[in-house]
Amino acid sequence: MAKQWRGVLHEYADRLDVSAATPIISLGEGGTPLIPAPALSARTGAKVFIKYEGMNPTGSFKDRGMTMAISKAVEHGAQAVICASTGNTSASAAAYAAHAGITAAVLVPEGKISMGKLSQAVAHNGQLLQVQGNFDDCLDIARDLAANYPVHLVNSVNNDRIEGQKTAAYEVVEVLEDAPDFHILPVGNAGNYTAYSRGYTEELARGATTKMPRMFGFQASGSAPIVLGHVVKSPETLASAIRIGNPASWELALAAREQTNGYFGAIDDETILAAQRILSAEVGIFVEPASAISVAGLLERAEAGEIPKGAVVVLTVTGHGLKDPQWALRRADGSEVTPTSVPVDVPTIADVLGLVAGGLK
Ligand code: AN7
Repeated sequence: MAKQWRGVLHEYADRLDVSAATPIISLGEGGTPLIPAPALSARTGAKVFIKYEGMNPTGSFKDRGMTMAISKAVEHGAQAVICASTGNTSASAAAYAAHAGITAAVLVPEGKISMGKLSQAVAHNGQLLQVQGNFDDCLDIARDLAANYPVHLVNSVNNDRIEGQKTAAYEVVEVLEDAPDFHILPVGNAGNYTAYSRGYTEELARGATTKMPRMFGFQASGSAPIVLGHVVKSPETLASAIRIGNPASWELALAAREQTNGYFGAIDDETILAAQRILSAEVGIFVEPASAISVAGLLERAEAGEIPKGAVVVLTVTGHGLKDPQWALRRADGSEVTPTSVPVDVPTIADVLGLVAGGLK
């Protein structure tokens, strides 16, 4: 077992608030690949890398924060945890709670989370309730319950979540042997934006890097409170993971933008889907729509002349494409993809594939 990655709490025990008294609840999260993306480098002139967080145990970056939050909850004697979620947090909380042998209650906006995420929360035995409201309503309720009942809140307003998630920045620095020039990621509650900024700040302070990356965060146009500068009462976007109108880490994210000379931008839904297709078809990485906003943001900023040639750019893609696969079966013009049906007959299939007998392979 010597070579197996041991999860972020073991790997970074010296840099996190864990001690011998902390029962480490881990599913082997973290240690995700940083993958060069030559097709995106060719499109932009930058050196582009993808931090592929879909490779985490439940298929999203949330596992980094959840291992920390659940471990600390158990250390403090919690028997039950609660979270509000657009889907990925609920999947992760349910999985880690199951591993720890405690209960997870999860509140999700009714009809607004993907089938993959819903099925994960159910499979891991989460007490899942669909609330007749949006994510922001769910978070208000979760906070209220945690304040007044014996249940431990594991949303990213819990600092343990941010602490766990900052390890992704450590991993990027380990591979690049410095910070990138730019780091681009999706923004919903802005917890991850805050977490990366914290991780990079620590790396600079201990001399592991020579600079801070400029942190660029992107929200969906219909759910862009930080870009607009005000709460969005009825957020809308097909990128359901980031359908959030009142981000929990708003103030921290503004401070991080200030500190890193960062930027927040908005991307419309069709452009998000176009970016998802580019990443799938040209790089070979399948992500959910919310994650594709990193790619859309890169292309938009490069087009605007804001990314110098040769700059090192890391894009975090936060969740796996299998979480919410329906969008891949929809073409740019809105039509549905229906795979061509063929008989059990080699010449016919060769013909449909455009293969010519005896021709070059
Ligand atoms: C794939 O699961 O908020 O800005 O409740 O699932 O740290 O909130 C998910 C957020 C980006 C935004 N990409 O991260 C939830 C939830 C994916 C996500 C985000 C989420 P934050």
